[in-house]
Amino acid sequence: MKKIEKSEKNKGMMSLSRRHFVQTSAALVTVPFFARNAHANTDKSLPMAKIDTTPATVVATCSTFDCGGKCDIRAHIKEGIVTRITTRPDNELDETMPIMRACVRGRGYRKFSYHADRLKYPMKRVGKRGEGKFERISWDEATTLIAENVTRLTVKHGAASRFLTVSTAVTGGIFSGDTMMKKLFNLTGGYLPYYHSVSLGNTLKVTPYTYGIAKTGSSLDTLEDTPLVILWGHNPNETIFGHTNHYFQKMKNNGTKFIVVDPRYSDTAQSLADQWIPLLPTTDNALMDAMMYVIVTENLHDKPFIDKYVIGFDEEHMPEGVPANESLVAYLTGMKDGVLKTPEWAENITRVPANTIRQLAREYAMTKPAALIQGWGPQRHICGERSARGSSLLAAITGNVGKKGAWAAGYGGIGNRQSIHGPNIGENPVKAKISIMNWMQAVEDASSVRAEDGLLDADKLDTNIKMIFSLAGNYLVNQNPDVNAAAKLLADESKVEFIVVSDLYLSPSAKYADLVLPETSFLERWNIGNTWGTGNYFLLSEKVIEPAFERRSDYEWITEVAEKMGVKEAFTEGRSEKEWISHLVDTNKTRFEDRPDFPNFEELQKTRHYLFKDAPFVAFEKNINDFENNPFPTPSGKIEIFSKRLYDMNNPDIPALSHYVPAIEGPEDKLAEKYPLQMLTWKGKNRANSTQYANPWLKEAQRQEAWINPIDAENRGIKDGDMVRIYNDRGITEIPALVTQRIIPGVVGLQAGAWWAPDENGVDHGGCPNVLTSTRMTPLSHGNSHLTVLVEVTKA
Ligand SMILES: Nc1nc2c(c(=O)[nH]1)N[C@H]1C(S)=C(S)[C@@H](COP(=O)(O)OP(=O)(O)OC[C@H]3O[C@@H](n4cnc5c(=O)[nH]c(N)nc54)[C@H](O)[C@@H]3O)O[C@H]1N2
Ligand SMILES: Nc1nc2c(c(=O)[nH]1)N[C@H]1C(S)=C(S)[C@@H](COP(=O)(O)OP(=O)(O)OC[C@H]3O[C@@H](n4cnc5c(=O)[nH]c(N)nc54)[C@H](O)[C@@H]3O)O[C@H]1N2
Ligand code: SF4
Ligand SMILES: [Mo]
Repeated sequence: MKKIEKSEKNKGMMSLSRRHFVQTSAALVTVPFFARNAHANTDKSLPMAKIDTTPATVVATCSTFDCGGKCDIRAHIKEGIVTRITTRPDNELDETMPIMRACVRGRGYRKFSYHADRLKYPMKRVGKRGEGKFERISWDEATTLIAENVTRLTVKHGAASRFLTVSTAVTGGIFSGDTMMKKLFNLTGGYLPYYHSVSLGNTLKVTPYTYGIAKTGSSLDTLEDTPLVILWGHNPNETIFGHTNHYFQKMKNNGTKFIVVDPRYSDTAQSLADQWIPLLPTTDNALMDAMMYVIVTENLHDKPFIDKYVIGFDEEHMPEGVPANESLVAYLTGMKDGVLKTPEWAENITRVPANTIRQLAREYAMTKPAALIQGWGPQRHICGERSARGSSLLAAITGNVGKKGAWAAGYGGIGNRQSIHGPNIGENPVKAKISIMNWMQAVEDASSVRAEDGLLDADKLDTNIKMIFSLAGNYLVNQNPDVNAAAKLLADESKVEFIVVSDLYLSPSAKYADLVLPETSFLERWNIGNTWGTGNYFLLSEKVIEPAFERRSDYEWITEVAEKMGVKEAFTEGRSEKEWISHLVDTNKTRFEDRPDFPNFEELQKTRHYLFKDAPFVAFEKNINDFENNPFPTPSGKIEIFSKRLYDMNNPDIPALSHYVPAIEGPEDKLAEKYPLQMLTWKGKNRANSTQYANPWLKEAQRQEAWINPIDAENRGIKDGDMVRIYNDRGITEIPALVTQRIIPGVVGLQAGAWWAPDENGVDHGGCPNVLTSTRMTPLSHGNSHLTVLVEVTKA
């Protein structure tokens, strides 16, 4: 059993309590309840409240949201109730695990789980779809309705009429209702699957065109001595991305210089940056092009590196069969279009002063090594595939690939990351796949979804989507890029005939359900929390309290549906939820036979987490150090800054050599005459997407406001706090303005994930950005472009 280190340096009440009470293990720590009353009333003239001195049991656990982090939180439990949530104390030394301190959202978990608005009973729709009128029913009635409707609609329309939509709120765990519903579907004929991650799908698809693989990231311990980091549309202070903050803060203390390129002065810019370079959204490639112009014309590029490893740099390094003047140098020097891609040219497009571009280019090229790390905001644009590839061009021509302390840019997933697997859910008999961006078309008229729209592995679809399950998602309406279009489509009960939503709250999507099911929270069920981003560990997510009212885990009710459909045994394989978790830990252990310290379930209940400890990992190191035996897995064996595969597609929106092309609905679009402001959304600190939107503590932590620059505000007679109307042809939202220099002129910012709250005229009052965003697809990935939007703002 592992003890928590006690530090004499700690003089606070909590540490005092630790010294006074016996600790049983890292998992279960006994803390006196009076420690919570450090500021208790000591004025003798007032009656003293009775102080409860019985100790709380403290359990180390984690949430399973899709938030970027996976923190070690501590649930304090008394008499079956979570009375407090804390986090792993910093003085609890654990050499094996970097800090995973809970953020403000984590501190709010208790309010999220115990809020009076939480769903309590299964409910059936009684009003019109979307009206939000429901009546309580029994679980028996709910599961019968599901079994009957699924069976009826499958007989009539086939298994490909069954669809599960984006439900990311449980993807931080390995065992979810969404996954197990797929298992039930697979056992009974299958379902129509979708591909494309709305989070990172555009960069994931396009990065291999440069490097052959998508995973371009190194482990963060390799950046320790890096003198320069450029965070390009990356905000890990809020988005977390695993252990990013732990390493970046350490690097900052060691003297690493941080530059942040972002239209917004983000919390990361605030806490890390030595320099903030704002630019207009979607113009990143122009900035990149001008940086490359400076680098090449000032001879700052890494010639030997380019010569050996890179294809596409100049006319001498081109693939066979490509005509003249298609190389990078030819593009930068205007050999084809007559335009020199100078900093002055880019200043006009990006609004970044030419001299700032020169300084940035020189600093990046002359600092060795340097790490240009992109977040996923820039790639969630209509031009996101171009900017994702553009960053890898900069890394390649400066020789920042395959070296310790450098970064290959692009997607950034880390090559040696491990993760533990969820259950085997069997084969899906339905082979056709749609992009997530096709779902509305597949509801309306599936036969019209063709390969050019994103259909894979079939010539056409034989049936429309007739039922949708949304288990832990708010994507059905709220997070989908066109809320008004989705709501209109779903309101028509003849199209999708059966909609089931499981949630903790009556979200805007849940209002469009025929059945709303009250799920347990992560505190009320067993799971394993898996990391993403840069984290390389997993945590036990323990059931610490019993569910109240009639809340059930998805697994529990799906089991009942499986029984009513006659496949219970095959579905459960005889396991309860806890037995599944135990089984999954043990089967994963057999995958990692080379790691003798990998815990079995019993051990995990003591250790609570497991870190995949590995030597520092540098992406592409092998390819660079021993190129002859390890060519890049591209057609040419080199880093392809010019991709012949893309060239052959002949699509100007995804050029073979990534460069600036004005974006549709970008600042150069003709539509900007009518809607002159770009609207930007981002992931803010007070919620994970729309999860925890209803948590009042977190509403206090950050208000939903429209960020607008004083110049744009003044031009429109808008003052700080004024109610403003943001609108375009797709929708209208009204929300108070925050007049702030934290956003570049020309751009209005709205944090993603606010709940849609339409009035009778369809005007949103929740500040939900997706009443304005577009379903336009990226050219290669058939992916989402949530961040590319033109709007106008007026005083409401
Ligand atoms: N607190 C919090 N953390 C989260 C989430 C959350 O909702 N809340 N969501 C999680 C999820 S699901 C995901 S997928 C990840 C997403 O992680 P990211 O996609 O990296 O996060 P975003 O906030 O969308 O974008 C990052 C930054 O890019 C900037 N940006 C946007 N457009 C442009 C552009 O055109 N150019 C440049 N240079 N910058 C631009 C934004 O202002 C923002 O500061 O975060 C995860 N972490
Ligand atoms: N404008 C704009 N829109 C975006 C984005 C953007 O950057 N800008 N980002 C996109 C991205 S990257 C993502 S990942 C999606 C996310 O979109 P979604 O996958 O829809 O995620 P959430 O909005 O968090 O919705 C999750 C829902 O699940 C519920 N929930 C939480 N925990 C549980 C649980 O344990 N069980 C059940 N049954 N329900 C639970 C929450 O209450 C919430 O209603 O949004 C996308 N939409
Ligand atoms: S929301 Fe994410 S970052 Fe915050 S405490 Fe939970 S796991 Fe950690
Ligand atoms: Mo995401």
